[in-house]
Amino acid sequence: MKSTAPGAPLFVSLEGLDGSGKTTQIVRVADFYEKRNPKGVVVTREPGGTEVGERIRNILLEHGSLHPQTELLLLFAARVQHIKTVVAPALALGKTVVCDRYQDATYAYQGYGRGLGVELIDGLSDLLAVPLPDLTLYFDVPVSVALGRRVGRSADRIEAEGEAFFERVREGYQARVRAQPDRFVVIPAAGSLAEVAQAVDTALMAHL
Ligand code: T5A
Repeated sequence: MKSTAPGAPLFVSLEGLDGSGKTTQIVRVADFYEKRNPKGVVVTREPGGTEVGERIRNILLEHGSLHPQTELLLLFAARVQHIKTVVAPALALGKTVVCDRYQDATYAYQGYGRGLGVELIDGLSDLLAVPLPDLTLYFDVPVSVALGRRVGRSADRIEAEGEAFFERVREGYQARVRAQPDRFVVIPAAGSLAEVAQAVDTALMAHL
């Protein structure tokens, strides 16, 4: 499923803390590939992206008690459905897939944030043959900036976690970047909308 040749279909993910601004920029990323891939672009998200996945997303985000391992397995259940019925078929048709959050979020949020560690996630990923994206844009912001952008919005179950949790999540993302530097582009995302948009354009052009 990997495809890095110029003009080939690309599997692109956007990652970052809640409030990092990645969802705001996803339209820009999709537009960039729409102009370059005549076969089209599929914009999708995790958890979600399928009917079953969206139902699992509701369970994950609604308030209530969920054991961290249950949370992890629900994310993988949604991911398998997403890969099998949306991501892989779109890539097979030559489309570009742009995904708002994917596998790195599991390492950051469940592996580091929840403290489950990376071995369990590595093991499940291998067992289920979860493909990696070709390119991941990681929107890096200090936790204080991300939290500041969410002031006044109601928090879902995961967003309701405290600052220490999101510090661990950020640490998890940074560890992923260090481990796989060729796949990631770090977008400094604490600046203005225009500055972040410029950084996204530069990253996408550089990857062509
Ligand atoms: N999750 C997900 C896991 O725990 N494990 C996993 O494996 C996966 C896949 C998803 C939750 O699920 C968790 C992580 C999440 O907590 P969600 O609602 O989809 O829930 O969460 P997010 O994807 O984080 O969506 P958010 O909307 O909260 O965050 P974004 O996408 O980072 O931020 P965005 O673009 O919506 O912007 C937030 C606000 O900031 C403003 C925007 O206008 C908006 O108001 N903004 C800026 N303001 C100033 N300057 C800028 N540069 C700005 N950019 C955006």
